[in-house]
Amino acid sequence: MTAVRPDIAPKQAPEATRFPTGFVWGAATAAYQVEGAAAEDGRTPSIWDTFSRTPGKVRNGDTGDIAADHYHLYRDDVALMKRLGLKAYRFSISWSRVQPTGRGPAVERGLDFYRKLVDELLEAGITPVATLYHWDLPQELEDAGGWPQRVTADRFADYAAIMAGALGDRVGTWTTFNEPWCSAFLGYGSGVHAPGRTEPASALRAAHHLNLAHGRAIEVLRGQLPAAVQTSVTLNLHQVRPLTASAADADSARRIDAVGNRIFTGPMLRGEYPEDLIADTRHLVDWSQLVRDGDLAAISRPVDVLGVNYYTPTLVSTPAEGAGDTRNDGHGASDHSPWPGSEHVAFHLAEGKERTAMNWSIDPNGLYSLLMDVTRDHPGLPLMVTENGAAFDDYVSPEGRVEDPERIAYLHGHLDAVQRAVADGADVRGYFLWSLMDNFEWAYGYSKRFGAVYVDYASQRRIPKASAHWYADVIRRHGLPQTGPA
Ligand code: IFM
Repeated sequence: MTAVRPDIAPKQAPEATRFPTGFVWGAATAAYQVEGAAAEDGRTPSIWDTFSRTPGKVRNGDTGDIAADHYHLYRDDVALMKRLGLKAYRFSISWSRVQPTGRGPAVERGLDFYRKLVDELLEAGITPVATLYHWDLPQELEDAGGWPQRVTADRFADYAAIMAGALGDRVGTWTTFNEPWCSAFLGYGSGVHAPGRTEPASALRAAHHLNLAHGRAIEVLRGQLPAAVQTSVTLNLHQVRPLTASAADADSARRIDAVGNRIFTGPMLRGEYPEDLIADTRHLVDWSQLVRDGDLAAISRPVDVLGVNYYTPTLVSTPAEGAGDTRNDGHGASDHSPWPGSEHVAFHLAEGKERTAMNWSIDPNGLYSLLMDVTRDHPGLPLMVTENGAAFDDYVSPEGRVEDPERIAYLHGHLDAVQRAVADGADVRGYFLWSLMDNFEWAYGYSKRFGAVYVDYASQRRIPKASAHWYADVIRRHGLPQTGPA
């Protein structure tokens, strides 16, 4: 058992730095990244099982077969969350664990895992926040065409109904998708994520069907769940900035905002696809065929909360500016662009900023601006920071500690940005640190550690890093310590 360190526990919470009453403090994970037990209790392969077994796709040939073994260790993990004082845990459900072929009846053993996890959380006083889809499509549905096929949205609505039936009496917040941009554009555009296809038109089709699946699932959840249950979707909204004040760079920023952000916020929150997105991509898809009557009404069913994930800003220019990279936007290098119709846009790393182990520049003001931009564009929409955090090259000291002052500084800066946005009018209801523990970082395998809790994969021992103790302290205070980290 790991105690929370008393050396950084304050006696009193200074009022000036407190967050709003009811502000939720959580941490997040995702099924394929932590669960392991890939072939147990009826689970069948998802696209990530297939992709991670494909030579050259994931660093060191890592797979999620065992991951952090959360499937077996969830009780210990919940106990650890409780000791850290977490108020909420955001997890995702593995579709191929509960409905192995993506069709037909559910597998009770698969559902039981989530029932037990949720019961354990509730028993510990931790609010469960369930995400239906965090990138792991059942392989059989990909074999039938995957997200570029409209029928996949129908399958997703059936799956949502199964989950609402199984957990609807005990989960109060449901998220349809995590970062559908990644599913569509990294999965079917650049191919750096599963299923690894590099088809720009398919990526756009996938985006529409993910939107449609979201809307259909919201309808199902609303129909089956009590009115008090909150529904949401989580987007990795790109905080796009032009490199210079030139008109050409402004156009690059507009393009990336369209295919990175507004392709989701447009239909979901306004009931329309942006005109400029359609103009930028009409050589790739016929939007009038793709979007059928009734689709936009379905997609724009209201959500109660918008989940926002933020790590780093996105700095763009035309290629004429020279130093930028059209083949790596920070999501992984590929010969194929994840930006259909805007393949010429170049991506830059901000000068003079510190970087994380992902080589992402550290810029808390980006989070402030993002929250304020969403508040301006969608007034009255409650927000939740559903992911924020950083990978660093953590290691265990001979004394058995993991000191990660860079992560503490990162979290402090970003929580301060949240607090400033709240003070300036953003309705931010909570913050989920990514991630509760080290895990399978997709194409980077286990080489990147995002956790507040260190995982020794050989023994599956958990060691809360200094940042976990720091976060526990923030939660206890319900606010930031007055001085930032040294
Ligand atoms: O690990 C991922 C997570 O699955 C989705 N959002 C970004 C994180 C860090 O890359």
